[in-house]
Amino acid sequence: MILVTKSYLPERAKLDQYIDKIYASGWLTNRGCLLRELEQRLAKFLGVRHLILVANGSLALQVAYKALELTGEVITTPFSFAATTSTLAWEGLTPVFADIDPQSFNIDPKQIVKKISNKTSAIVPVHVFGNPCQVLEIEKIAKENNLKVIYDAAHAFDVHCNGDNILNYGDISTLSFHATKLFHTIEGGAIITSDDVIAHKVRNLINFGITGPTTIESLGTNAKMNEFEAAMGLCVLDDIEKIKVDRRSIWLYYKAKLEKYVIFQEIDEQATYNYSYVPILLENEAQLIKVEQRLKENQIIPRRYFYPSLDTLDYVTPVQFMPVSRDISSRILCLPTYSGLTVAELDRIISIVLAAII
Ligand code: T4K
Repeated sequence: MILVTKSYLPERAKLDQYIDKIYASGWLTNRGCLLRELEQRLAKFLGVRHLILVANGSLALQVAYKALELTGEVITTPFSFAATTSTLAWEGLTPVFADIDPQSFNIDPKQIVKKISNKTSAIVPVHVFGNPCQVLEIEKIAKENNLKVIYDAAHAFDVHCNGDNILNYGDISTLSFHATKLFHTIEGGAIITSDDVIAHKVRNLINFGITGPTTIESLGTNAKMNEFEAAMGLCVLDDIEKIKVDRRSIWLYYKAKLEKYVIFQEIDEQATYNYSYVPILLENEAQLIKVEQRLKENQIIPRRYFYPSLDTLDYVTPVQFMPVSRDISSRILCLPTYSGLTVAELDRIISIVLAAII
């Protein structure tokens, strides 16, 4: 069976060496040495000032909202994984959707402006599938309206735009290091900021607000990453260049063979892309269902990322209607991509897709 992705597993002997260290020290979590080593290596690799590792990408978002003391309404995209919306609702914030651009699949800055009210405290855009949002426009809108910006950069590991890492935009950016991601730590995530005060606050928030054996400086939760996860991250980071090359060649292969028949996401020309997903846009939902069914009959399981459009969720009130997101969401399909997927397998996937649509 070929699934939409396959977690990258580093060399077992290397992981074992780290696990031996954990056993020798008996230190399993709570800011251990492997976590500190990974934080330093990632911050350097990505070129960011503060990178704070956390338990997952959802908690990264929730802690970011708390650190920036968001209130009331937050403008966000309806075209994303459920976590972008659910984390806002979970924190008692009201998600207000701004529709997306049909080519980039990212939040449309013109729509953001229309949704600003006197209750808006922030904007939470997503770099969808790793394609950078229009960050300069968004920062301008935020500045003019005194709003915070938290980029949900769950898919945007090692993406650059306008000559800088995309994570350096906004007040905070968050990453997900879930097992399905380009770079992963089994479960995990990170909070990135260039602001020293915010970084200090985040460090307290992820550890119950505790700053010393007898001091609790603020409210906090438990959002810590453990040493086993950090060990996996250290091993995967060693192999990241190979992982990127593999994903890039798979993406280019699909594009060369399919672009005459399906639509590919329009990637920002100023960006270095990470090729972490292969979304294809079909003509309509009926065609998508046909393609999906044919692939499944052949033991190939693509995924409808992202369906349904988040403006259809029952728990989001008041009811909102985002026509562009609903349309894209109804006809987008992510094809399999991961290190180890062979050219023969790619050819098989491509021929099944083509047979279903031509
Ligand atoms: N913001 C955005 C924009 C996000 O996309 C996400 C997560 C978040 C925030 C929240 O971050 P986290 O709290 O998750 O760190 C997967 C991931 O679980 C999720 O992290 C990710 N986005 C989302 C796009 O994809 P599912 O429900 O599709 O996962 P699942 O279990 O169906 O796995 C997909 C495929 O991956 C499987 O068919 C096979 C492969 N797989 C999966 C697992 C769990 C493996 O090879 N190994 C594994 O261990 O959500």
